[in-house]
Amino acid sequence: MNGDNDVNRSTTHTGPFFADPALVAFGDSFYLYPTTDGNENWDSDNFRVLGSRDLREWTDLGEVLRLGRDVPWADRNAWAPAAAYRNGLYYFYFTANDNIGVAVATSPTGPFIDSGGPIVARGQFAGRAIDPAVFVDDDGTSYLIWGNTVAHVARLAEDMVSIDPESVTAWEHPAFREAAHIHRRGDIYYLTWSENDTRDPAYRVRWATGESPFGPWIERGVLLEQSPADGIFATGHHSILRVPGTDEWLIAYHRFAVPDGDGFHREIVIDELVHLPSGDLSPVRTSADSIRLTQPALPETLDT
Ligand code: FUB
Repeated sequence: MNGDNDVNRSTTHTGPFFADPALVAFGDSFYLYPTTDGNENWDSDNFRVLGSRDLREWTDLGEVLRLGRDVPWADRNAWAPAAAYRNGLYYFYFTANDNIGVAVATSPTGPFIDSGGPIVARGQFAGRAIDPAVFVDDDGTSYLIWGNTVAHVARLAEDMVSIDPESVTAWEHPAFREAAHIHRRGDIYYLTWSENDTRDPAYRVRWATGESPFGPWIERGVLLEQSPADGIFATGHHSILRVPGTDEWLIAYHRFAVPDGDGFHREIVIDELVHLPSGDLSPVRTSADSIRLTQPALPETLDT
């Protein structure tokens, strides 16, 4: 997305609509922290969490944070959260008015208490301060990743609510738009991100590999893209999760809701992510068989 409003297609999809999924496993449950979608210009002011035991049946577990009320320093554009666990506490990173905030709770379903101000403020670094992701390395060191047009990686401090300013590392690439994410398998670090605008059917995910969370990154190509033959468009903003205790990996991402969605009416789906013996990622094929979080699994309990 870029903030202007040049696309305004009607929709017949009944929702609920969610986008920008942060899929995580806490204990023996899966949680998904999304953007609440369905509003023109992504004009949501609250975040919800969905929960599942099996990744197929999802329950809306309610609101976890409301801008303006729980976050006094920002009141709009509640976008693209991320979540992490450390030392008995849950940390919720979120976009608000082009700042990145963090809130803390003793449960994955909240209530989350805002830390008091942005962890990354609007204008503090090049590009837009949106789309946080968290990567926890094998040695326990945690990193915050964010950005639009310029990606940034920073080491999170022990308190998880501040970054080491000396560690902030920028990465630019002509095909980088937003939604950077890092995961690691063995010795290979993977950087994945969205290319193009979220309202563009060609919104898609690209990947790169590196030797550390700070790169250097070698661009490897397209990981996930639209399938016009299936009526599926704009497959982007994703997160990647290793199923705990296994070598099975999942990619959660959004696409235009099927049918008739657009860049403000998106749905979240989950597919398998395959690492080949070479370490390469196998292209992800979006389809009607992708696990869908919306229609009809969710009860109609949303108040958006
Ligand atoms: O959902 C609002 C914005 O759209 C996100 O911040 C971007 O990544 C794009 O998905």
